Amino acid sequence: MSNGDLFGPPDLPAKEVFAEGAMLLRRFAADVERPLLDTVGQLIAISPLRQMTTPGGFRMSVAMTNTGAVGWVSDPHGYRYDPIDPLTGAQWPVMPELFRDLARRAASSAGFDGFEPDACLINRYEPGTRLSLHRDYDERDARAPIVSVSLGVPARFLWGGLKRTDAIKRVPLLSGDVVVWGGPSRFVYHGVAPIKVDEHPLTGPQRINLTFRKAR
Ligand code: MD3
Ligand code: FE
Repeated sequence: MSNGDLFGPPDLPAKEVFAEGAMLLRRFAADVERPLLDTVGQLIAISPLRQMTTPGGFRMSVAMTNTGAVGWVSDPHGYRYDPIDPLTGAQWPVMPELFRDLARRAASSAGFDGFEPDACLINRYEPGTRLSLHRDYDERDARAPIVSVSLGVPARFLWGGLKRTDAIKRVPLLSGDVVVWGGPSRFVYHGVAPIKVDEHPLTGPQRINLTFRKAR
């Protein structure tokens, strides 16, 4: 439906700035959802999705894998970026051109030119899967933004502030939406509320999230 239609709600804006450095690019990846998901299928055949253990000894409900020169890993010793997938003992699969290009274009569109991600964390959510409130500070280069791409069933993204006790906003993220987090918003607390039972034509009940980072 377009804004010119006589009935129904107007479209949400294509670009929405949450805070300084944080911008939602609605449907930015809409034309590449299928190729992105097909590519995820190829990547997880090489480095499978797995539920990692936190340093506190909890098994994460999100299943994860990586593509790129380094990948984010959590185990009882801590969090790190590692060039080797501990599950396979081999390097993570090379980041596909389609992924790198999308991340670069999104970053550029949000005002971060020259973004060269070396890591892409692939997160898989099923009904009930959640990601508790946290900050991402394992990346060496704090000037680089993080670019996130939502695919599949909707999520309620939890967006807090720089302090854990700051008020939390709930932001719906739909398939094809891209969010760029940089500048003063790079270290805000964030998470994902438990995913509801739902169905998406390309993923069934799942949500896939790609987060592109410059880790080193
Ligand atoms: C805000 N993933 O992998 S993406 C994560 O939907 C993570 O899978 C969520 O948080 C997901 O670490 C959220 C949006 C996101 C990613 C990184 C951020 C928001 C961020 C880093 C800083 C601030
Ligand atoms: Fe995060």
